[in-house]
Amino acid sequence: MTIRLYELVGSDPRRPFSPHCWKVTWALAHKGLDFETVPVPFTGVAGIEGGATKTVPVIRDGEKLVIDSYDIALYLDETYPDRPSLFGGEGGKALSRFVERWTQITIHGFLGGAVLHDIHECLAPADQAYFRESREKRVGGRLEDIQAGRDGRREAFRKSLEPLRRMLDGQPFLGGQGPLFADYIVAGAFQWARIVSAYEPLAGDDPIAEWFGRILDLHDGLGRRVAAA
Ligand SMILES: N[C@@H](CCC(=O)N[C@@H](CS)C(=O)NCC(=O)O)C(=O)O
Repeated sequence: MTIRLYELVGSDPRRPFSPHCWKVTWALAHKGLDFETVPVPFTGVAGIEGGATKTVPVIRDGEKLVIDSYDIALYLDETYPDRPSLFGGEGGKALSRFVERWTQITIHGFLGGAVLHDIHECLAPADQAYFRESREKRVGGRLEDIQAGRDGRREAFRKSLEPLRRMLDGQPFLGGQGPLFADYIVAGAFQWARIVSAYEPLAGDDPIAEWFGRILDLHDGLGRRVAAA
């Protein structure tokens, strides 16, 4: 049966941009599972499946509804063990939690501010109003002002990625010779920025940019089906 993925979009339903939804898109492709997507704007999230969630991604697989990107990846590996693994075993399930936390703090921590107003510009008017109100309350400043300091913060961000960069000297993916869910966790963040903004968080010759290019090429160029902003 085809799995349904509810994913976040702005004014253009063909441009899903949520980092967490991209993790799941790549995870579904990695498992070789058929899926269809339902584009949902910010103001539509509360109406998904009769009010089942406050966030996306959400998948429906027959009778089963699963919320949260990490839980979805765990569910897919446990439900479809005969397909390529997303974690490479129990240790990978635990270690990928570190990758998730590190990505959230280090990469989202920078990118969330660096493209904050660019996200707003991708949204339909009703979602813009919701996004501005909810995010300005969260960050304690205007979207424009938070984004404005990005150039001054970028060098420190690039330096903070050195452990990932050095690791890529010795192996092409976080998962080793091939990608695992940990790769999709990190790539989701860069894909988010790539789709909503023309801002370049990485230098073009950065090995991390090359790794991200390899992720975009996977699964018949799945990540490139949405053009860069
Ligand atoms: N931990 C969750 C986080 C999901 C999340 O934060 N999703 C955002 C979109 S990127 C969302 O649905 N936000 C709804 C809102 O802000 O109203 C996951 O990984 O699935």
